[in-house]
Amino acid sequence: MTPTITAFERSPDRGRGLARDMRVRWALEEVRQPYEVRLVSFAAMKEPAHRALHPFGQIPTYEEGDLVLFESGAIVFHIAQCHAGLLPDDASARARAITWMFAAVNTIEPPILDLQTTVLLERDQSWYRERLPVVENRIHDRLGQLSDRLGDADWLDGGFSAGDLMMVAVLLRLKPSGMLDRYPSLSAYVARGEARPAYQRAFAAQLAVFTGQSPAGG
Ligand code: GTB
Repeated sequence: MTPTITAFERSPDRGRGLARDMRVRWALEEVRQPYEVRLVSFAAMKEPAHRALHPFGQIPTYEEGDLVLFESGAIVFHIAQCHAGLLPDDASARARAITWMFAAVNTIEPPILDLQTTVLLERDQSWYRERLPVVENRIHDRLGQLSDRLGDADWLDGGFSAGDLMMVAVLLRLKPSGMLDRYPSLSAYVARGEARPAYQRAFAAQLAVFTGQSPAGG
């Protein structure tokens, strides 16, 4: 059954692939699973029909027959469990890949979100200039630790996995800030993720929503 996901009708990132439907599209492309997209406006997201799918009135959601999911990490995990290609067969390696998925959303993404909230919503506060470096330093701590662990490897634990997909998707949120530039191995890691054909197809599909054009070949 072809799943349906939801995405912004008009993404505030203007098609830069930073909204969280991108990671779900990417996972579906990695496993070559066709999908439908239902675009929703900010107003529609808060209506009862969408809230029945997503209790917090957000995107992305995932519908597949009777199954309805929200939370991008849970959706990517479901896709990775149902299709070959995103999680290793070996039980221990699989558990480690899942650990990296959690690390991406639980350890790396929170300080990044904190920075984005600070810059977007707290800029006019008297304490903004003092707080900003504190928030940035928390991110640098994590990036340094992650960079140390990655070392010269291509991916976090052996071959590319859903753990890398989630980690790259999270790190991409930092790209506009230039903060990744201090970490050549992480920059190269993110570039490797972006170079994957599945990422490229997913990126083109979400960009096409913004430009109003069909993705090439789609
Ligand atoms: N934890 C949830 C998940 O991982 O799925 C978080 C979902 C979420 O934050 N969804 C956002 C949303 O629906 C879109 S992705 N927001 C609307 C609302 O809450 O009313 C967050 C996002 C939005 C915009 C940009 N951007 O413009 O760069 C980047 C990321």
